Amino acid sequence: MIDEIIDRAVKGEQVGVDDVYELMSISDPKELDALYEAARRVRDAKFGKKVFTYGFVYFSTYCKNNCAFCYFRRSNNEIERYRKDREEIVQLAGSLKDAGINLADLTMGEDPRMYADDYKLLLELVSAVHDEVGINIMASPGALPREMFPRLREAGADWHACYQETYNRELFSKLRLDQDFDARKNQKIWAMEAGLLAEDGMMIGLGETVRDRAETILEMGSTGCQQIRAMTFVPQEGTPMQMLTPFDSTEELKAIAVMRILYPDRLIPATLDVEGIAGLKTRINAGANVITSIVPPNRNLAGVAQHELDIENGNRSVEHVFSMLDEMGYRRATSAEYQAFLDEHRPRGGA
Ligand code: SAM
Ligand code: MD0
Ligand code: SF4
Repeated sequence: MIDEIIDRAVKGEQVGVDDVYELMSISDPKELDALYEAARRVRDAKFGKKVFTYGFVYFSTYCKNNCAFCYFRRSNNEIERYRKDREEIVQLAGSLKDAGINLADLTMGEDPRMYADDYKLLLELVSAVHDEVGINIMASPGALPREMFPRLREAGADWHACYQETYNRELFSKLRLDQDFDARKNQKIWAMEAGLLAEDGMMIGLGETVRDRAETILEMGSTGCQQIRAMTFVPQEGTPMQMLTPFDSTEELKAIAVMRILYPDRLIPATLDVEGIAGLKTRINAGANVITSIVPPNRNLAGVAQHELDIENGNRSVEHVFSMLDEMGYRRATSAEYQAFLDEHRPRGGA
């Protein structure tokens, strides 16, 4: 039964929500291995042994939102926040580029200072990194008004990342408090209309059902986002969800594998932000082809789900990640290879 669904999916034949539900329900170790093995085959056929690498620059941890799961939510007033200036951001992006990282993910909370004067500061920072560094850029600034997307593209961003977390509306309203489901859903469409590539993502372990997971995977895939991800929820001190029992990574790994088999040519991250470097191998083995949340030490930078884990000890550093990849028999993609992917997949919206 499972073999038959995997076969059909690999051949690109029709796979419905019931089939995805079956795959996401697998618990037998042999069947899990078969799922990961099929995902690796699909990935390697499309991408060979190359893996893309993204550096993470969380440049402002101020946020006007109050997402129930997030350490950086507005009401968490116990925490130390920071906002990096233009010079430091340019320098950080430059060191990522020099180290051979393919992209800088410029991420922030919905910081009112960045949003002021029609998003002046945000656009300036993106332009500065684009003009002065010339590394590929993902902007993760939260939800924007539609008219901002062409401007973000003009400033030099390649990507806009904005994760729906779940396509269950009711659950969404309990997680992203006072935020508009449809406006967030439209972010991906507006980004692609403006010629940006778009990333969508789901969170796992927040009270969703297996069926919700299956539906969310299909929703994320059907919008056509060029990058899709799953991240296991990590409970955060000082938030309403701090007492939730954390999941291990199995559901995330299954989601990575299922997304890979259903959507062979998409970018699918192995994030270091959930289990640190210890979680890299399993995610690559499940079919991921991008390593995200590489964070240089000694820069006083935070992660999101794991704001400290493996950062200052250098385990999330460029050098360490590259040597782990080698050990696994994979290799990091060159910037020319990354550029070729972008050129091939960039929506023909604007520029
Ligand atoms: N503030 C912007 C936004 O919310 O779109 C961009 C950055 S936000 C911190 C990036 C993503 O991190 C969220 O969309 C969510 O998927 C993930 N995230 C936040 N807190 C998390 C947690 N405690 N565990 C796992 N993932 C988390
Ligand atoms: C990551 N910590 O890649 C980052 C973050 C935002 N675009 C990405 C969640 O895991
Ligand atoms: Fe703010 Fe993003 Fe955290 Fe929500 S997930 S509280 S928008 S930083």
